[in-house]
Amino acid sequence: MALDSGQTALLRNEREGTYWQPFTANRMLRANMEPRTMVSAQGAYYTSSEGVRLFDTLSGLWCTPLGHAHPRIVEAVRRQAETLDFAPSFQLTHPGAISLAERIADMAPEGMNHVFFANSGSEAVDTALKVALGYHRIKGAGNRFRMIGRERGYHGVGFGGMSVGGIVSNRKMFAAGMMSGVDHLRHTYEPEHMAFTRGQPTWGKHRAEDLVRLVTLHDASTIAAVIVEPVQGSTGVIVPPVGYLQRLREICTANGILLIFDEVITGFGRMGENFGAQRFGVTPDIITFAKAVTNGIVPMGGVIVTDEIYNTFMTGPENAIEFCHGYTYSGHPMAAAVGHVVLDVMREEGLVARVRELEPVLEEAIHGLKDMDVIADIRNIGLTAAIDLKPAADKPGARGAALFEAGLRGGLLLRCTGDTVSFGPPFISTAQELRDMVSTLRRLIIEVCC
Ligand code: PXG
Ligand code: PLP
Repeated sequence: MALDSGQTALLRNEREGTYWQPFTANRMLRANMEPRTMVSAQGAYYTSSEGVRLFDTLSGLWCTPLGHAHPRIVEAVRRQAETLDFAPSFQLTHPGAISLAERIADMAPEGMNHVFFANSGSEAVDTALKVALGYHRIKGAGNRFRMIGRERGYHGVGFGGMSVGGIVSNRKMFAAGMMSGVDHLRHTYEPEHMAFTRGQPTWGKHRAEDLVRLVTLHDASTIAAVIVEPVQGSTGVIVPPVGYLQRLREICTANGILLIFDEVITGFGRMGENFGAQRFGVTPDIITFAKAVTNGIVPMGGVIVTDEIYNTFMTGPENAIEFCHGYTYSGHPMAAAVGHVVLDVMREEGLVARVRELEPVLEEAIHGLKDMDVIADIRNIGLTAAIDLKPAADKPGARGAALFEAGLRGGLLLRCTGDTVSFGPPFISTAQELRDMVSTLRRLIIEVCC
């Protein structure tokens, strides 16, 4: 029987790796396409090519809180494609982007009223770093060029985000391309002081004093911005200690340093508030967002800045471009249309409040695994959680990998990084689904790790 072009492509890919996949062990994946091929998704579930229905424990890659194939999103995509499928955003505009910016500004902390669109978290971060440099330069402080990131931070894969990021494996291959003048705070995760904490640890506020040390070392007059995730997502839900973010804010304010919250994961409801800034009661100068703003359906990211930053840029000749930055697809009409529906659904269905209701359910369920000897730590905040498996002797990561495989056959699409398993279930999950997720997890851990 003749192969169709899809089958031919699959065979060629298996042999040659035509499709070079991101953050993937490509050769291993090509040798094991089953059961790792997803063929459809509905609500909180994927279906794999083996026909297994998988609960979406991380909302895609933290990006689909409303679930998949939401009828109103499907309809919005169709309608927008028919009406205005693309419009340049350089020196032109369209209604959807303007009104979406307004809605996002209304959701943001007070005084943060200006939105610049990008298409991903990585682009949002690079945009934020450029805003910070431009802001200081316009203010006559062009010598403020340093950026301070944090160990274990993930800020995407652009040169800027990589440089301020703190994940060694994402940095070492590209060390020659690092931005100059970047330094890092220590991370706040010390399991001997906080293992099995529910919500925010009480230990660790003093780690913010690292910033005082860096200000003393480099002098405040050379530092442009500090960038942190309110909760470190990628490296396994590292929850900020009580008072830590407040203290960073104080030190930044005292030293004229901009504070950037990278809310690519924490933004748009996952913390039970619109943004992590509101959950933790700390207002930064810049917020980056992406992922959930469009439920991951059409890529979108962006930054929200304070009136002070925006007004600083809006000076000089009226006909001049104030910020020479932007992407072909900034404020894309398709993304803007989806963003509107996502915010409509979140409001009408009270999904941010629902996160607050589900938070204790997830907390109770996941901490119920504490009795398992193989588990070294369990953490949670908002609708996120993580567990650390004790690494198998001489084989770090093996337990996580085995659990991931078991999940694919046992009904859970898991996000395992090394021996850490992170959870960010859809906001539309029921309490029962969260409890079932954890009981399935217990069964799978017993099966492959004990
Ligand atoms: N900042 C933060 C805080 C992120 O979490 C990015 C920037 C980059 O976004 P883009 O859209 O360029 O990927 C992220 C992305 C995981 C996982 O499994 C996390 C991310 C992406 C993929 C997987 O934790 N975070
Ligand atoms: N490279 C080339 C040759 C381009 O012409 C452009 C945009 O016009 C880009 C890169 C940047 O692409 P984007 O605006 O999609 O980020």
